[in-house]
Amino acid sequence: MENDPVTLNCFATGQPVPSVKWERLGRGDILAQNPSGALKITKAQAWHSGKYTCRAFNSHGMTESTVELKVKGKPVIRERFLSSRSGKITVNAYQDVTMFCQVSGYPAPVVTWQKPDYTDMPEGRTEISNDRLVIRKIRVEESAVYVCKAQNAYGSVEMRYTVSVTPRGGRGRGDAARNCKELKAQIPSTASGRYWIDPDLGSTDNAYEAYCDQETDGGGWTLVWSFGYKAGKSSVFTKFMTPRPSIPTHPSASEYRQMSPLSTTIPFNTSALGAMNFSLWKTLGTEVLLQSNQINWYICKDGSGSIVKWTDGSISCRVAKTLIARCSHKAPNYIATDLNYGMKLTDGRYSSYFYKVAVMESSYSGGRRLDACGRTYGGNLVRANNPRGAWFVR
Ligand SMILES: [Ca+2]
Repeated sequence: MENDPVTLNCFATGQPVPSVKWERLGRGDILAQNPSGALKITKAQAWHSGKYTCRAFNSHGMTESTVELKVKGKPVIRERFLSSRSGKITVNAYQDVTMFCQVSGYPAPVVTWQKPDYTDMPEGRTEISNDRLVIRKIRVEESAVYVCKAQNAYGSVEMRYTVSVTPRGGRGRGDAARNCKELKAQIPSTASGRYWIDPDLGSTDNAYEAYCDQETDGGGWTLVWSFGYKAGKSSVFTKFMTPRPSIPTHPSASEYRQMSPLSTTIPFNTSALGAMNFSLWKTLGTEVLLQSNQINWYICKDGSGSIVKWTDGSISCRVAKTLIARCSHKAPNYIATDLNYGMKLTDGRYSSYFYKVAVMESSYSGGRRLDACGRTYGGNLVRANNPRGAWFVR
């Protein structure tokens, strides 16, 4: 029982008289004993519980025996193994955090980890074992108090860790934010501009710079494509968005049939032309903002189809800014991909579209490449001198 004195005896006889040493199993610390060979604990505490080995040896050899000491009492948390004595832990966003909670006691305490408000631990990134809680790639919004509670029949104790997560501001490679959306969520005062991002987190070796729009519809948008238009060969009504992003095209398509030059150069503002490598778009989010100075702006979410994942099917779009008032209630609701035509954002009806991201010249080249009403009729465009557009992902 706790606070009782305990004596662990070790009777050893022999010629010459053997000397005796006690060792605590699993710790390796050599303990003192009194001359009789017994190990005396004047006031047993829970942390004394464990296995003890007595070794007796002389010039002829050595013999040993092990006893297990169980001190009944409420659990204790072993302070020397805490991650932080004060309980305060400060880490940078996306680092791994380990909180230790080694306990002693008999009967063996049950250890549980929880947050005082009983909200869930970060899903998929939390590892709990008896003596530790690990949160991988912790986020700013996971700054919280995490409590380890150890309980047995004699009572319970707890250790509170207060974890503060410092956000990453995207001001350099080592400070790369995950994307413009998390940057805006974690530092709401962040302005539109050029930032370092690292969508897959972990090592920042593959971090890169990109432009963030932190204003439109609450911000959080990463610029993936900034384009102008160039006239097609066959028709004055045909205009191709240029440069073209690295969306899939027909393997046999010769360069001259591809109407605009390929770009994998990330544009750092909407006045520069360029396109982020298409394979990276899907790592930034699932919503796409389609900006234009010719038709309405749209914000599209994945349905059964997806722009960033290059999947045919339904999408859910709304008008984010109206340039053509009579079509302000109309937005695309379907994506069709094609190795020849690129991608069409349509209202679901064949050959009527809002955007036609055509990448190749073809025998059919009549009609417009974009239309605010999704009806392929003329007159649904702003007659801009310098037709431009920019697509973003969040
Ligand atoms: Ca990375």
